[in-house]
Amino acid sequence: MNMKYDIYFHANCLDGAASAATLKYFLNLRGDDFAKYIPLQHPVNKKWWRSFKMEQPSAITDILYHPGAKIWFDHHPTTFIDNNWEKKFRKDDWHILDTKSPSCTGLILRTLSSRTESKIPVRLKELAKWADIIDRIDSKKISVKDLLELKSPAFQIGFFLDNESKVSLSRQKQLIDVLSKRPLASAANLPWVRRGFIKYKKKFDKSLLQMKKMLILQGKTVFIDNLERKVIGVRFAPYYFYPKSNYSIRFVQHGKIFILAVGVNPWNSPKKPADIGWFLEKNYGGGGHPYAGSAPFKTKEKALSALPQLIAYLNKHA
Ligand SMILES: [Mn+2]
Repeated sequence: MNMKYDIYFHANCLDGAASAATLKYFLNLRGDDFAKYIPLQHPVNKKWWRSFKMEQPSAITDILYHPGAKIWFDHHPTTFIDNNWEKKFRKDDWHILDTKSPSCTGLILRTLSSRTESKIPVRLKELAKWADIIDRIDSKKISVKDLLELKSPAFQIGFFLDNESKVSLSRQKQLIDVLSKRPLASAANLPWVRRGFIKYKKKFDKSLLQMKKMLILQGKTVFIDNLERKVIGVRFAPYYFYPKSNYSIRFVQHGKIFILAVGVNPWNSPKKPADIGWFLEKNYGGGGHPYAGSAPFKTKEKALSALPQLIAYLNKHA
């Protein structure tokens, strides 16, 4: 009998869509498919997720563990929001966490292709290759200049999505479907992706001119206050202007929440870098990877008062 899974995926993220697409490909191979598409974005409401009952057969890709899911793949070290869930968790064929995998897409492809006799399409391998490059910015394969020029389809989709606060569910679904059936370039050529990217690139080029004035270097950490959303694309551009810096902090607002988003300079990572996700989780209830994460604050003042401690921690690991 064929199974249909509700798919919970990391929305507005290339790896989120690509990992759902890759899972869909393998489910389709055995005659299964997705039923409902449920996009999730950080920060997920933890109280809700904890008490949430998955009534339908469900799969989760690239986002928080939930014990109700029949299939779950993730690569985020802060994926367990409940200590009991983590303690009871047993890895099996369909519940896999690999924090060393650069992308969830790569994790799914490597895991599931080893279990099938059928030939894996080149486009899926390409998709995983790019997800691996972009999700953890593989500084050996791309330069900060590549990230300013945004020539490859993966960058065009990824950076546009990342900057878009809301993409309609039907478009998210279309993107996943296209990524599971056609090459990356055709996803970049979806009219709404193309339009969105061109608009994004124009704004981004303008932002680069403004950004330099807004960046504040403190020790080895670059800080940018972008609460007013004056500029976009600030995740990596600071390292173009300050190539010798080790970390960056972006101060942004999502709805009513104030967020400090922190990252390590992929082109100039210290020998013993800070554990960013761990620090943000421990001190401010945030989360992420060792090299990138974010923390939510209820007020601007609370975020700003956390800043000196955060900067001191980062500079100590410079
Ligand atoms: Mn990911």
